Amino acid sequence: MAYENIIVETKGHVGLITLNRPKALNALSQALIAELGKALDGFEADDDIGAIVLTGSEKAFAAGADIKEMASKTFTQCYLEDFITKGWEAVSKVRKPVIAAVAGYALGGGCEVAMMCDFILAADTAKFGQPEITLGVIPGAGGTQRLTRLVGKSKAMEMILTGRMMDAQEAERSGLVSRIVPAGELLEEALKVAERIASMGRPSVLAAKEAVERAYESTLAEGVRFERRLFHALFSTDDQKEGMAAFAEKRQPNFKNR
Ligand code: CO8
Repeated sequence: MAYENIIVETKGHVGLITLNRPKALNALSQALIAELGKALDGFEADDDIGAIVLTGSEKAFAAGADIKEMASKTFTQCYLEDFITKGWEAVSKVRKPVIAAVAGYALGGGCEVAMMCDFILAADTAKFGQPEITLGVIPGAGGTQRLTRLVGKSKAMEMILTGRMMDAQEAERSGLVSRIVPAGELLEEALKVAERIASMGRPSVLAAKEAVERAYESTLAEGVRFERRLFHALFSTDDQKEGMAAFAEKRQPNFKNR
């Protein structure tokens, strides 16, 4: 389909989605979010794609939900539409790994979308924040929950109550991002990491993602039990036989993704 608010490309075995509303700093309009959901569904269904990179521009990953679009909404509208939950959830429901490559502003819904991804690679120009309090609201797409889990209560509380931004260094120190990359190398690095993930056996990639996610949703004992079941199950895959045979034969594995 033709997209108006995002650019969707395939790079090798990686699906690349670029948020593309430059005049509004990639503000996440409802149309953009709907397109993002469609693009993610497309990559999810495409067997040639093993990982997805979500990025924005040099200036902004995304400066939040579209304030002008939502300013006049009423409670009844928000509630009946389940604003904007439907579209946003697509990002957190993708089973294939999604890397957020963030340069510039990732604010409000932009920060929340980045946190829905499996990890964030940050350019040295990245700035993260949840400024909703300055608009008379609070984060509405998981920010109060995910930021708190990622950086801890004290820092999350300060950021959400004051709306202040965090730079890339602080974001790395506090565990919000996995690594900082020079801005000019961000996309290349994100694609390289995604291609490496895509080269692994697909069942083990999906299982690894599911197991790490379980750490957020269960007790340690439950999570460890869940991990063990998935670990055992992977011995039923061709990729496990291939991966271990390749190690013993001192060669690169050739995973079949089955
Ligand atoms: N929505 C709509 N338009 C925006 C947004 C936005 N979030 N951010 C920037 N823009 C527009 C500006 O209005 C401006 O447009 P125009 O040229 O027509 O006036 C253009 O983008 C460029 O922006 P600026 O001139 O402001 O650029 P600056 O470099 O001066 O400033 C900032 C950059 C600091 C990022 C500034 O634009 C800013 O503060 N933006 C708003 C950030 C913000 O408050 N984000 C939170 C939004 S609320 C939210 O995300 C809630 C999510 C809840 C989801 C609920 C789901 C259930």
